[in-house]
Amino acid sequence: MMWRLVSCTLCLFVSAQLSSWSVRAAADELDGEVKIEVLFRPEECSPKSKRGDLMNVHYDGFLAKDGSQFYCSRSDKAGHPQWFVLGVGQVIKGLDIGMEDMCPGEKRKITVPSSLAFGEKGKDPVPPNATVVFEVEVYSVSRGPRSMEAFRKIDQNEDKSLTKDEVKEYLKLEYEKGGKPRDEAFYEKIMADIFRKNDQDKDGHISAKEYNIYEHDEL
Ligand SMILES: [Ca+2]
Ligand SMILES: [Ca+2]
Repeated sequence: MMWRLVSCTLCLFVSAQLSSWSVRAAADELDGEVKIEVLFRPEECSPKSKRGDLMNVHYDGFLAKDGSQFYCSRSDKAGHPQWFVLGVGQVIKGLDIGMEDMCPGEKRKITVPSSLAFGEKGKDPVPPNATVVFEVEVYSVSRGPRSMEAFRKIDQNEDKSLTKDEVKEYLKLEYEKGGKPRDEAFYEKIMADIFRKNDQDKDGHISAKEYNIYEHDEL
């Protein structure tokens, strides 16, 4: 049971190396593109998933060539839905692509060529150059920590730009909310790190564009 859980986590949370073109792909192997079939879509379909969103999803993986299952059965009682951020390589590339625009309750069958899954090496028990099929069901979609909702919360004077004071104020509140207030030195260190990574033009402000790395179009 434990091993199965570990192997499930491993196979999904390793982003596949993009393999070179495989000339020996079998006839039932898919070339190049992700194929999406919507199995069920709720009438009220929102919010729709976008790059950077936090997703909670249940999925089963099968080999295209014989339909054998290699990943987390739904019937497995230990198979809890997985949390991950969409579009940033926490799951195989084919799922990052195939799970865009999904809402809670939606189910899809996503067929992924090996180049966007486990590549020419495969990943035990997935053999080399294997097209894989995932049946996914979305439980929840929420805007990730880098959403524009969060940006607006931090941007107290609403000038669409974040100063160090605004970010620090926000962090303090978050840490206090979590019951873990920290000292000044701690915040200074985090702030230096945040601005080094995000303030690309080094003007001392994080603009909406600098913040919005997942390209949500909500502004
Ligand atoms: Ca501001
Ligand atoms: Ca800047």
